[in-house]
Amino acid sequence: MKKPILVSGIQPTGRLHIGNYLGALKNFVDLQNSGKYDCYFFIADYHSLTENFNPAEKPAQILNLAADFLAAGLDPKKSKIFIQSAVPQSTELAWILETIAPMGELKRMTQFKDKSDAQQENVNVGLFTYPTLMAADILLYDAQFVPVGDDQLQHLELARTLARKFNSHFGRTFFEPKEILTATPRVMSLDDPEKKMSKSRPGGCLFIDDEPEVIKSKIRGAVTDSESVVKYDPKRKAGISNMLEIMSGLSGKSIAEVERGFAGMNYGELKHSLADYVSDYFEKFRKKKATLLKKSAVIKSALRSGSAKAKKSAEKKMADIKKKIGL
Ligand code: AQP
Repeated sequence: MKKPILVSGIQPTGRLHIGNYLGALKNFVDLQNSGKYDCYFFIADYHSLTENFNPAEKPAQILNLAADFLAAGLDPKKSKIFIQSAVPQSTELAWILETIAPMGELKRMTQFKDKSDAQQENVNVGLFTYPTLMAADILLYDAQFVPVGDDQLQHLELARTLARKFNSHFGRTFFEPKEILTATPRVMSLDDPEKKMSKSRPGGCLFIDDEPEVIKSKIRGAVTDSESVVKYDPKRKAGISNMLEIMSGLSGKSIAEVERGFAGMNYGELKHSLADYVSDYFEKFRKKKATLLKKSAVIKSALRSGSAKAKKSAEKKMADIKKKIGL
């Protein structure tokens, strides 16, 4: 029987942090290994052009993200791992979707507002139409499921709206994709637990390839509160609750179990224990990534073969889409 298709991507905009890992990448690996889905995972290089970037750094950013994918456990034999720009049909479909996308819905996107505020000197049209390209990346592969962090839910809602609208205007063509969230869909910044951990605010990030000493020092400096009781209470104790969530996400234990494990510890002890756990957890990953980066030909070959497979299904789908709209 045909397995349902699952698609997701990550932008090559910098090193991956533990929010990207717990909200997305760890789940990509678990879903791939469940054997229940036909998986497509891509490096969203076209999306990454909407932020300020240096072309000279882009190839290394792409290679680095591909190494993250493989070192974390994505397997080119089980999943199609590819580069967004290697499949031109995704930007072709994005244009078609733009012609049915309501301006009002795009204007409401909170990520557009946040990113426009953060890069006021570069509020480009791509930043505004980003969600239609994301919808194209999903609909093009007939995806029924999209594993993401909760910051992407509004964009996914638009993908469903566009699928519905296209289907009703031109005949049944697309699935309406559903999100798959993890138990940790929104990891907060270490330096400001009221804000989402974001690559664009590196000061608050714990990167998954950070060395043990860096992990210790970052967690030691994480913002907490003026009490000294380890308790899960995201409203009043955002910093401590975020650390409990990170521990829970990595260990697979419930928040209540994690809380019990830290019972009686002061904040210093909690931080010490969490830092050791994070550092051990990513030890194998760090080694594997370093080895992979020395063999870039292996990474490039995985991307080439994944991109060829993704392109083949995209070409077939695009032919159907064009026929539906009379082109
Ligand atoms: N803090 C987070 N907690 C949980 N999930 C998160 N994601 C991002 N931040 C968190 C999820 O990671 C995936 C990849 O994200 P992306 O690189 O494509 O874009 P993003 O959402 O813009 O990631 P960042 O780190 O926040 O980067 P910038 O600073 O560039 O915006 C997505 O599934 C996302 O939900």
